[in-house]
Amino acid sequence: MGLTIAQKIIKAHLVSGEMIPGTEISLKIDQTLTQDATGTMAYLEFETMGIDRVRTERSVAYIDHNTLQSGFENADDHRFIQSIAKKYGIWFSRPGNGICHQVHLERFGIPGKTLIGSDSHTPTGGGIGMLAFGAGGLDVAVAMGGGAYYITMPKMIKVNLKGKLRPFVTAKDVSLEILRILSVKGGVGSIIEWGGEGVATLSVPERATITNMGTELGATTSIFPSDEVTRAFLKAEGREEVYTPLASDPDAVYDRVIDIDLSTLKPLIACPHSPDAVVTVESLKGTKVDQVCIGSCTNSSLLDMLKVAALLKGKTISPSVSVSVSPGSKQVLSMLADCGALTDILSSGARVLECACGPCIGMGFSPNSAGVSLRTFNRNFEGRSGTRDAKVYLVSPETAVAAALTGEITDPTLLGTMPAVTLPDAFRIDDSAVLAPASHEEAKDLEILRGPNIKKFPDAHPQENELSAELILKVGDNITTDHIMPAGAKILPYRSNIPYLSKFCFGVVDETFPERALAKGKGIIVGGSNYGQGSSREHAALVPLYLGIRAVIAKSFARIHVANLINAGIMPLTFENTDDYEALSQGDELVLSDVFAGMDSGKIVLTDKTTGRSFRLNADFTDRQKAILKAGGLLAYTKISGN
Ligand code: MIC
Ligand code: SF4
Repeated sequence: MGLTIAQKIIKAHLVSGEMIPGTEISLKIDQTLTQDATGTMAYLEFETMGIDRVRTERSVAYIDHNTLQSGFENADDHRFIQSIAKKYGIWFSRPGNGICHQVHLERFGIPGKTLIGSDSHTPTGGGIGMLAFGAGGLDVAVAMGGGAYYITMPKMIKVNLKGKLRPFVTAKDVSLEILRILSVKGGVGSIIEWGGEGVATLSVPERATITNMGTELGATTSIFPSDEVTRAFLKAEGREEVYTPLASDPDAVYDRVIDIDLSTLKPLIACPHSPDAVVTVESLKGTKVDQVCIGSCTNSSLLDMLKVAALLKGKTISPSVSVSVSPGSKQVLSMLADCGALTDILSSGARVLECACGPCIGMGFSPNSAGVSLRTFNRNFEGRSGTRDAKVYLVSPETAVAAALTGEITDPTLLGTMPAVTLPDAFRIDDSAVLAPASHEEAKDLEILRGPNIKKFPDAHPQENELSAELILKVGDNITTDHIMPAGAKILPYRSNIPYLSKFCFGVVDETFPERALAKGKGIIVGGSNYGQGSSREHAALVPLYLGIRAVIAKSFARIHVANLINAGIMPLTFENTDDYEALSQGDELVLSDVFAGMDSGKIVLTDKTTGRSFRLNADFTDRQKAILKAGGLLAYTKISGN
């Protein structure tokens, strides 16, 4: 039987397990990346492992999220990461050099290699045929130390593309179309492989937009073939030597095949507050827009920016719209400056922000009260923009420009003729903002620079055989990590200070939660389906751990979050019968009995002492996961087992 592209890369990197969907496998990891909002924690965890040098082929630490520096905290964390990187053999991408995924694609990604990153959009690397996964910081730390990365062997979904996109219809619309088809849960447990004759019509930045947003499907990752288009991109980056062709076998078997005819797609838009609430742009025409943001790891490539500049050239943005443009990297920004396109953007009245995540993670540029914001980003979760009642829509750069010019949601095809935009044969190569690590010898005497913002981890709590605790919080479906542990300018600087962060846990849902949870000392959360979708932030597990949460019972979980819960020693359980969710109420006294035997049999009995009813829960854990949970988390387990 032939293999898919992902199966080929998995086969070449398999450390343990068999390639049987649904079973646990582990993979050798060639490259890692971290960003600063998750990196501080990941490096603190790496330090506890006592390894003197990273054991990957390439590890890169990016500073791109926490760049506001409105106090000492960010600057201290940057210095900490920089000093760690220098000492342990990690390349350091300075603030201003760009968004991790954009820079990694440009300068470090290699087709056929494995990459894990402490950021959920690491699958962007699939745009050049990398098998790239988002992961919690601790999993990245383990991979930096040479340990394998554990995942559930995914199913394979193929999206078969035919035809060619029409002017003003873009890769972003392809991403929104697949979200419309599959929903934010539709990719869970699967790798999405993009194929078909239409692939050849898409450039690497377009492919990367699509693999980037595959994260919003809940997919394990997404990947494109590596072909002549990939070679041309790598050549333009001066890295043609790392090119390898990659294609699936003609008789490769997929669990599902979805056909998309690119030539029939229309400009699409995701409505508040979910990336899968997709309708046509046309259907919302005339909606007044207050703000437009162009950028983020989804749409900040040179191609996107050149198109934006060409559409804005000689025009002025609407007086009622506030517009920001954040180029994805220093390479993109300097090339825009070189060719004059930057002046076209500036002359339109748009504000050019630094090459960083910025508004995407609520680091400034929050919309006005109840404002309508059109963003070329990948997530529009409630409150993420920093303005609680804002209405955030997700669109392509073309649709964003149409709204910026007219002041209302406008189908971009009405803008006239799309100016021709082509990528240059050679990009501007300037790696001066990437600092090399010290040599092994030099590194021995280097000191790690720590600021006062770095606080201790929450204590590990080994699982008990009988867990009695109150149902402290009951939430609905599709709870995101932005609900559990919000980000934004006020909180993000405290990512290495769990006690402080805990004050904001579940703030969007129930501001009383942290206080109630701390007062009880021990608690259980009940959630609906797809609990924990979104970010890779392990803080969404570490903070609840600090607040006493010992188990989360949900209808289903998102992949990275469930791994983070187990790593933190919090037991994730699912309902055997999802209707039982309705029978539980916040405040009920719950008991999980015979937990250890239940972990072995795969079923744990939950008794609701308040109502007297009992339910069966699924406890589907591998032997490794059981041992981690019993020890009270991966760090404790590693210390006990010496693994
Ligand atoms: C995000 O887009 O939500 C983030 C911020 O990049 C996160 C990482 C984080 O929370 O630091 C992600 O996607 O993993
Ligand atoms: Fe940064 Fe936004 Fe991309 Fe997350 S989704 S990495 S915050 S640009």
